[in-house]
Amino acid sequence: MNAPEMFELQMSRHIRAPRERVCEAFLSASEMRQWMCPRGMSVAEASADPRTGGRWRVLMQARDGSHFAVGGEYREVTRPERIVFTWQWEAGPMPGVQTVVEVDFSALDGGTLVQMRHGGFPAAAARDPHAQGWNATLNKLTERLDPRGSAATLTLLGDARSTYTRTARMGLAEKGVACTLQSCGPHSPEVLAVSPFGRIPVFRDGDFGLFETSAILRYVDESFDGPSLLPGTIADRARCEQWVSATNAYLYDTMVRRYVLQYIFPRGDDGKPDAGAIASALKEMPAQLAALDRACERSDFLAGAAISMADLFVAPILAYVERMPEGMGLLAAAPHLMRAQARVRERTSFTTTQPPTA
Ligand SMILES: N[C@@H](CCC(=O)N[C@@H](CS)C(=O)NCC(=O)O)C(=O)O
Repeated sequence: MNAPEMFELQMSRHIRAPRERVCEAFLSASEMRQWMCPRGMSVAEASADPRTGGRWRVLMQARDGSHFAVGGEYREVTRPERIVFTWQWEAGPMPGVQTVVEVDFSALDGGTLVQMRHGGFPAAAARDPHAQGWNATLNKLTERLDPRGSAATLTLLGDARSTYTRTARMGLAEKGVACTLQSCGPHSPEVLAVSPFGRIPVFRDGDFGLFETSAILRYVDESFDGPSLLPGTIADRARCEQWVSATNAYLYDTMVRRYVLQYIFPRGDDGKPDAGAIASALKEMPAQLAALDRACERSDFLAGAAISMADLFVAPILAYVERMPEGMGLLAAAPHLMRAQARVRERTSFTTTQPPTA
């Protein structure tokens, strides 16, 4: 009888740290506690006896308090070149299935190339969730060891002048999460590699790519500690979603696409702003600003008592509107909104993401 087919994963990472340090991160319980779980989880307990025949165990904890325990035995420990260990979940969909992880560390370009094989899965369906889990876990390892921190794995591709790019950058700043900004225009090859729609920004966490600013910020919000970008109550969370959705469906179209952009990139006759587009936007803007104004009547924030994604979506748009010829006049009719905007504009997330002036 043939042996049953086994499935394996192969991954590699270049980490800007010496290989002794990278190898140690796999073998020391106190190090494992810092990174050995996917994004959005933490390691509640870790133990390791790193010698052939010694055992290791990690207890991962999700945000909802649920636990996932995994452990195994070291088969080879050759510091700092290679380690081999077995991997077995204590509960879940693969009880009793023992898989094997082999990790090779080689010095490369002043850092360490980590080459990993995780093999012995009985089926592709058992292997594939581990690919996602390891990607997120290795990102955490990279961030721990690379002097750039999370900016080593997180990249926002966009243009500092774009309101949506600024929204994402403000969200990252509010969370205190370092991220590399890669300057890319809409529909550039780098952006199209992540989003079929070509709009900016798009986001990468290692190999994991995302488009749509609200999806990016939700991912960041759940993946990292720091103040939540969503309000605490059901009603306020729904209100926050309402303003994010309204921005995507109407506010950006009216205030940016048909108004601000007409002045900044004039495309009308004789290279002048398209007066028709501006006039049609100006008809809609008072009602939109009045709705935002009412939402701020009793609070400095659009949804709840603290800054949320709602404010992050709206503030970059209003900052542009204000600079347009009719902008100050329109905003003067929305005093509550202007009071609330003044509070947002004091924040570091706003002051450090000012778009370059043309
Ligand atoms: N709903 C998208 C909208 C993104 C968007 O429209 N971005 C603008 C720049 S601020 C863009 O890429 N425009 C180029 C185009 O419309 O082709 C999001 O939330 O990310």
